[in-house]
Amino acid sequence: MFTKILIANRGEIACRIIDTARKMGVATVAVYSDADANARHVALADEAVRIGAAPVGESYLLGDVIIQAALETGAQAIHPGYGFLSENPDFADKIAAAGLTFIGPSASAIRAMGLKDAAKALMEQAGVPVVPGYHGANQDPAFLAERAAEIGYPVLIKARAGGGGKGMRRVDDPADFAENLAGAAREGKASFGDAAVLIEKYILNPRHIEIQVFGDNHGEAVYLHERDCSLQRRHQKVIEEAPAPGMTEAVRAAMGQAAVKAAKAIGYSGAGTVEFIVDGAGGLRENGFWFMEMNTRLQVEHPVTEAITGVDLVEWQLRVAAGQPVPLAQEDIPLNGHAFEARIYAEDVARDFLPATGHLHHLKFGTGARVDTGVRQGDDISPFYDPMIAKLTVHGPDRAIALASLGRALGETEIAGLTTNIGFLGALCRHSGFAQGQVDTGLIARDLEALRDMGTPNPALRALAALAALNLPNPQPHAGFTQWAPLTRHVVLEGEDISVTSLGPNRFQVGDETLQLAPAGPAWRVTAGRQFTATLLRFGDRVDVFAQGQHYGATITQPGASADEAGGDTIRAPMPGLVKLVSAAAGQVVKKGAALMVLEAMKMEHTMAAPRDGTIAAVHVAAGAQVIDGALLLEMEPQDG
Ligand code: MV4
Repeated sequence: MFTKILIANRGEIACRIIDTARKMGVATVAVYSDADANARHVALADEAVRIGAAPVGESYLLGDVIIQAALETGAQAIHPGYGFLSENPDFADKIAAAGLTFIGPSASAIRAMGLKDAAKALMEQAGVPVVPGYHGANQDPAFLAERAAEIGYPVLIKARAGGGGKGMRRVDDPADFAENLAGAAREGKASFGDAAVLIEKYILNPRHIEIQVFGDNHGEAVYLHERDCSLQRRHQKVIEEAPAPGMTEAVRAAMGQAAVKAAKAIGYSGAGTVEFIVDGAGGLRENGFWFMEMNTRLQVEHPVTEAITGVDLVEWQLRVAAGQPVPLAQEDIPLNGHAFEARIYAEDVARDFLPATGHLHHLKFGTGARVDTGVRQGDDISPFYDPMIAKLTVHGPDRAIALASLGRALGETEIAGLTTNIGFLGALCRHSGFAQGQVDTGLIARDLEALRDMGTPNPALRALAALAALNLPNPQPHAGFTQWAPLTRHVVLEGEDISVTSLGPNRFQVGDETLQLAPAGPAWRVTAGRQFTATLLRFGDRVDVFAQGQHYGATITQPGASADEAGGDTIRAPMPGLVKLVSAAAGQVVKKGAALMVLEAMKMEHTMAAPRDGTIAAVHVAAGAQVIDGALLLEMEPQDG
């Protein structure tokens, strides 16, 4: 077994790997960019090496610098985590050439799964079901059009170097084939440097069910059951679960055996995931799943598999990389209960899930969940990296109980200082279709408006927000409260005037609410008819109240101004990025929410929408411009009156 490993990653996964290594008595070396010098993973590791500047291309993607750090610190192995260099075969090769161990599969196994067409051909030979279609070398448009006609519409054109939904085009009408083929080839060339495509039968009602596999260096491989990752938005997984709703013993065994065949076909060692696309129409069946792709790394959502099997997959990674056999035989791998994972992101769901970087003034996780996080209260979520705050994983004896405990853990999670998707995640937990196990991939897109409607604020929370805005609750209410005439104060929250009358020590009347507060540690015990506990926070002009699984956040504004209007005349870049598309022009009349511009940042496209109805006064950037965080992009005519 290694005595010291280097983790070539950051954030929650780096912390998670360090946690297991520590339990195994293995020393750890972290690497960090300038933006992460004070990050949690650096603090948790035994030692840490600076590898460069904040942009990933100047730090976490610098394989040679990372290998040098391992050599200099005496690490015997490198764990890549996920993302970054985790599926880069050249990095794996260079690690071996340096006499170190890559904690993952061989470079040849990574290469075998790198291109969809070759991967599919390999799977066909191994007897793994693949989606019917054409994945040959002939890319002549007329030839491909004939193949599409043979396959039968609708078909899917996929860039062979694509993945995760990028470079895919569904075609329903043969008349649209040529144009979409050209588009997919163009996109493949631009995004992956490879214009080649494959054609597949479009599987209607797709579900994404993936099998966790684990191979060793002695030819063995096992499966650790499935995960259902169908709850996605624009190919980003939102909530994952294990086992899959509606899975049967027979189908699980068929999928698991197919995944093991896939792993053995490429001599796979380490943790891997075989993704299948499953026909979600009707029940799961043994001839209703097809190989989609294989991820040759540990995945973000691996904790739900750990929860139902009791296996520590990172421990297995270290043991197998050190030459040990897979620790359990197939028949000895348990499956207990049900687990969910929710990914908490700093993103503004109301603004098309725009990353919402900022400062974590307050961070308190709910009870009953495993928390994987790379941040602490007081940290910043930087625009340079994936804006994930934490993953919450819950486990229960059945799906309903596990889902309820996820809803509770999310509701009790308190984050103030930036916008998060927690409300959206909570709404998903309460979604009736999801609760009944309907996990088709179109669910979020279909019900997005309802899912992001946070409803009217709870009056008691809004009243408490007014108290917080006025800094009224007093942790040491002096007994000698002088009984003057009740004093009324006013505060404006989100443009609405709220009056607050003091009735006695920590006793207030706010509208129809009579509130009595008593200090309860860092929080307050509130009596407003019924009793409950609330957290009241104020940072600058923002107030946040958390109580009974709900959150109410508001901006203290001037009378008549609303958060939208305050700053609603200018639209600024929410993070550094590249202006991809400008669809607004001076003089144009727009409706609230209209797409005005597309910014590309952190590997994602972000649509800048009109904050309100109005007229564009000026457009300050053109497509192709690089902009800094806060750069002025557009101005709207001030609202009349
Ligand atoms: C498909 C498909 C339908 N038919 N392939 C999406 C991401 C990438 N891993 C493959 N994906 C799909 N491939 C065929 N032949 C539909 C999707 C798809 C999808 C699949 C699983 C879960 C969510 C999805 C969302 C959109 C499209």
